[in-house]
Amino acid sequence: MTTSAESDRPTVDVVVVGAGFAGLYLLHRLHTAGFAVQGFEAADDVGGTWYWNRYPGARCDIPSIDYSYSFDPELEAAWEWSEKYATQPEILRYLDHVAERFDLRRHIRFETQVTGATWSDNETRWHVVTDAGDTVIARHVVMATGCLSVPKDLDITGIDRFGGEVYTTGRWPHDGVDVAGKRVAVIGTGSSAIQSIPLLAAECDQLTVYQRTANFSFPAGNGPMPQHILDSYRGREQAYREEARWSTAGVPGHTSAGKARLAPVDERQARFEAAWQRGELLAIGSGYGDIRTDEASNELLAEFVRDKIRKIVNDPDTAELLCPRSHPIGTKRSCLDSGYYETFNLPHVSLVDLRTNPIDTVTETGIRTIGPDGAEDQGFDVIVLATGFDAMTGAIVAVDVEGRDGLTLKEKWADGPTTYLGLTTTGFPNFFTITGPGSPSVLSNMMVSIEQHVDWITDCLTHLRDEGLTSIEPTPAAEAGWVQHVNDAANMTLYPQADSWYMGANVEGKPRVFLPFVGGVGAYRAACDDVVAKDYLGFHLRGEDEERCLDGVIRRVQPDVNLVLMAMAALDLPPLESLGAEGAREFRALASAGQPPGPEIGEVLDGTWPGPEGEMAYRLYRPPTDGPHPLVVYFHGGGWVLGHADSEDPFCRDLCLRSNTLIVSFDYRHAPEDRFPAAVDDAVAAVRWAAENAVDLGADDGHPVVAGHSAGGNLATVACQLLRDAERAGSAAVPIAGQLLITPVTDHDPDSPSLAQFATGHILTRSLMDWFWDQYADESDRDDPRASPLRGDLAGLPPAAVVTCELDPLRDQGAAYADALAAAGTPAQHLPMRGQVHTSLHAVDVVITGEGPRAEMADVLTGFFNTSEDHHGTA
Ligand code: NA7
Repeated sequence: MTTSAESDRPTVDVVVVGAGFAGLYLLHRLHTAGFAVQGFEAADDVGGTWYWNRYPGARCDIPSIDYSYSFDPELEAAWEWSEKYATQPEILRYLDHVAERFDLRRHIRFETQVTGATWSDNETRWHVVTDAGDTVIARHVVMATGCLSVPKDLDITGIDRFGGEVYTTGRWPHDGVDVAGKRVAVIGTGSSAIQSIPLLAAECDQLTVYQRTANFSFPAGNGPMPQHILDSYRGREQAYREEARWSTAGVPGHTSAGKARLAPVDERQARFEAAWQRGELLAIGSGYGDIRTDEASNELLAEFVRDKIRKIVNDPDTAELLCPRSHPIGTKRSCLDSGYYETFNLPHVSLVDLRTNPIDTVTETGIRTIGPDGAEDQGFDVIVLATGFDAMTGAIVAVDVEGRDGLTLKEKWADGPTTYLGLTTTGFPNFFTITGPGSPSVLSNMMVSIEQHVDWITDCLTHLRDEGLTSIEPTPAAEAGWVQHVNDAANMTLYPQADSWYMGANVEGKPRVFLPFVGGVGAYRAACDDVVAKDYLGFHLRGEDEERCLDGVIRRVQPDVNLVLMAMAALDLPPLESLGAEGAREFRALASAGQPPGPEIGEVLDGTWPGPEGEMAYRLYRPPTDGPHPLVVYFHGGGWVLGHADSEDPFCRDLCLRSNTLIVSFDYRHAPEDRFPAAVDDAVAAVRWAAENAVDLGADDGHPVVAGHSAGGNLATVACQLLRDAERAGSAAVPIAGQLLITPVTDHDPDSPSLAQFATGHILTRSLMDWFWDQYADESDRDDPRASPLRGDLAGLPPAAVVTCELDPLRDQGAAYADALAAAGTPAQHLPMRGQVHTSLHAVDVVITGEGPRAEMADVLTGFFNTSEDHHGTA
């Protein structure tokens, strides 16, 4: 530490607030990188949350091999955990060992709380003040303050009057608490309560648990480190750690796929049972990918756990009370326990349900509840408050942080925290949070997330120093984009349904915002890395005489679409166009066979129709409701080369069910065997045949909507143009109620920003599009409106809805088509779908964020038919 010339006050490069897992590693990395650092810690020693949480039974609930540092192989080799889930004292010994090994205590001022930090734009520095009354000047401030470190304010009436002993689990006395022979009340049934209750019960005379919300808990199966973990770790430690870094939750080996509700009952039961026996938080989903996103699947697992509770707890009434019903399983922090439910079979342990018997007040001698039969008093010697924390933001805003222009962090976050990557926040230059809101944080193995953040920040500060830059601050656009991504991720899941501390719902007056990023540590790490690779995209970087800023949003893509893209990239498949037409078709057929089947509907029927050059196939989708139904003529996508009713079968089922329409998906001839205009001829003939045979197919009248995807969208709208032309030329009219064009091809010469931006990496590539065109049509034919309908006469066509996807090379030509239709007087709506790629709306039961757009498309269909009925009525 030096002193600043201006103020004579100590000046450092970085102030680090907190000396838990995050603070210690940060001090180590920054010091090693040559930065002058000053750590502050309110406690008298290292440990953070593990310093304070000394309640009986406190342990980690991620296996200790995973819940430990990975940055130094020698440290890993030097430390052996004694059991699967280490106790708090063992974890604290580990942190002591780390502090000693890397000589970290010298950087930390203990028993000193940081109370405020004020940014000075002139000095490009923070003025950090402590409760000891001194000020340190720092270029950067990093909040390594932990996510569950500030116990929430006591909100229990009368607790101050109580004459006995009151303890908070998060501030447990260092000398322990002797409950032998005493009457003990525990308020709360979160993880802290669930861990401590069996041990308190073993010691005390009488234990009463006051439960507001029953929680899901699995047996921890604690003991020696399980063989399967040792097997996958030993001898390949670094590979194991790398897997963790790119996993979903920061622990290797927990892949999940498939839908629990669609699995055979026996298989599902066996997998749930295996998950129950395994005793690992991340195994709870039992390998199914939809436990946190699908209510029906979630309920199956929830009921499995309730059954377990009923089997363990002897008294049926108590068992029922312990069965959680207020939230989907996993949407509040699930727990691991050692004998929690069994404890309620002990004669001196009882449960009070606060939902039916709320606490009226704590009295001098105990707790008074009000039940259906009036007030009831119970006397106690000890009250244990296991009531939780002001999670994720509490410790950050507890410090009076004042950023640029006098804005305080408390003010800025009054409606919920907004951050860029959970690391930084606009208006607060050179201010970082470790595992802050907007990062995977508490939804992950904290160790993996902590190390990643520390590494990112250290690398960032090193970059600034190397480049002669003095400040970094996210732009409003980058932050807003990230907040959107975080919200998109949360909204895909069932998490927002629960009144959890993830939502800030446990603290009165705290805004209800989903705090962590649920998209997974691997996807998150990739986003952070991409920001750096793109020259710190979304950050203002400033130096004495320069300013750099590449503004932008790092993830416009929907989180689930992003996961699909990442998985596809990892497969490293050859480009489709390199396989030739037959190979590409085979590949497409294989992919179709592997897709989830889509919903059950009334009937799926394969039939044939007389195409212009011979018999052709169609597949009909009938809703489960009484007919007749409105008719939709549908053409699949596939660049006029690939595809079949099978390839879009789940989508057609989904649309049929949502819109209550009869969908007939028509095959058409494919290129290169049958080049342009064979597919067009087939499409026109199909619409005509469908309209003429509507009643036989079970449809209400002959006024179909014509719909299609991609090349199928091209054929759908070309058919509309040609049928209009035929009618103008005197042929019998085919009254078409509307056209639904989903990411259609509308022009062969698509130079546009979307093509340039999404030419690769978003499934449909520029090179694949070029290949499709080459298979389909001669250069000389491509200007023909039957190939490029954007070049046609767009007046007098059926009303249209054009769906475009934001990250689709075809986006701009779809939008241009909607505009051109409207300009020509054809009613046209443009439905832009945010964060989607060319094919993602069709990924039924894979891309959850496609559900909203598919519901919109169903509404559009219904709208077409309603409008067309109005027309009939007034005709
Ligand atoms: P949690 O998980 O927030 O649990 C707190 C518990 O206390 C929970 O059951 C709350 O019920 C209950 N609570 C909170 N306030 C009250 C009042 N006023 N009256 C009655 N009951 C109340 O905290 P933990 O310390 O157990 O665990 C925190 C994390 O630490 C844990 O997830 C691990 O990651 C480690 P509610 O559910 O709000 O109805």
